[in-house]
Amino acid sequence: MSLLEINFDGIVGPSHNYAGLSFGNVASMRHAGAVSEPRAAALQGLDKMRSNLALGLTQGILLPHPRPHHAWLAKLGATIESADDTLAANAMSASAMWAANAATVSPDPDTADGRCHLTVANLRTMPHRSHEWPATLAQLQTAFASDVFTVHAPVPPAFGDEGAANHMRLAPSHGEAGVEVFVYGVSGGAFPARQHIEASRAIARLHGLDPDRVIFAEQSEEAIAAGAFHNDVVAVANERVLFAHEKAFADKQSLLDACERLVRGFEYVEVPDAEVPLADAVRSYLFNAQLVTPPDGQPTLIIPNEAQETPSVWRWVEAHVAGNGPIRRVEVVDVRQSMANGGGPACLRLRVVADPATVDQRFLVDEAALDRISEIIGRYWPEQIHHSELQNPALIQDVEAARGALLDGLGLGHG
Ligand code: SUG
Repeated sequence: MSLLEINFDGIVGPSHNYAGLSFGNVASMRHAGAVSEPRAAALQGLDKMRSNLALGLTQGILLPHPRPHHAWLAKLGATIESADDTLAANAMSASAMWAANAATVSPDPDTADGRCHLTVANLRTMPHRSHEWPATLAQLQTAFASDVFTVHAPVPPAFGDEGAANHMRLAPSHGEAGVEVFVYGVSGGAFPARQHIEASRAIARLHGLDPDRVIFAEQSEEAIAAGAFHNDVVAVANERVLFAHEKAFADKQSLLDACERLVRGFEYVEVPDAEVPLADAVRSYLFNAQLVTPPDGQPTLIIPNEAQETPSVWRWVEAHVAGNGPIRRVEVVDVRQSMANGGGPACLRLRVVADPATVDQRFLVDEAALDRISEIIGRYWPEQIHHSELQNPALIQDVEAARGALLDGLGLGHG
């Protein structure tokens, strides 16, 4: 059995729009009311997957959720026609594309029962995300139906959980026992702290992690206040490397001491605030990168265009790669449509370390599968959506037909 890291990217749904729903997410707030381009957004996502395949990585997909979410509206005594603007936008959001928030994953080398555990995130802080979990749960139960996986329902909404975006795994290599770092927020100044330590602790227990190999680290209030609504906006880990902004954590030294002690060959790559101020890190999403190890063994950072366009950030990247640092290669990808809602390359993917043969094969893609998906998106995804159109019956019909066509094309029915 060969354990690999598989990146499952959320396909951008046909209702992708800019309604400004995420308070504390500065890109979402800044783009409220802008005209979105769902077709271009989804094709950008597919191109990112193609470049990952070209690096030799194993690629999976997660599917858009049914939108509008009629059942959720019904529980609120509304329909998409009767809902007010805000409620309608909450029911039409394509936010499930950010698969890093789908679940927290503990691969089998880390767990007491030797299974790979996934706990679906409750996403209870933002109304438009709080109703994602039932469709996510259903999808993960299908994709990971084999008995090497255990898929857990979300922890109760008393405690906020935003999934893998606040979770990092460090290990000498993906297939070896790792140390899992759960990052939580206590205060975010004016902005909400979305991840609660009680939820993180519950997940560590549910997954059967060894308490001696789990670290709980608080996000710095300054980072949340600057727009790091998830830890993955200011830090990312891969194998034995932690790449983070100087101001990411409330108590950096304790975290580093624990990593040094627990992770063989641990390396910390810090970006100082004096070189890249927090505001530039948040605007550019330097840390919302995919840090991956392709088969050639060269640790590679997959960053968005915005990082290349931010002078302080690009200076740091060029100097690091020219030096002898652990990141050996940088790939720049265009995910501008997602970025405008605060979702970079890392937000769009959920990492699962597993044997690909144990995953439902309909959720794994190669070039040919991406070509088929691309054809469906080109034919059915709306070209543009203005947020004032979200209750337009013709748009709703198009959005529902588009998802139906994709599911049919993938042999996944109308789930
Ligand atoms: O939860 N944006 C998402 C972005 C999630 C990014 N994920 C990670 N960092 N892993 C969020 O804030 C925008 C919604 C809107 O304005 O329509 C939104 O939900």
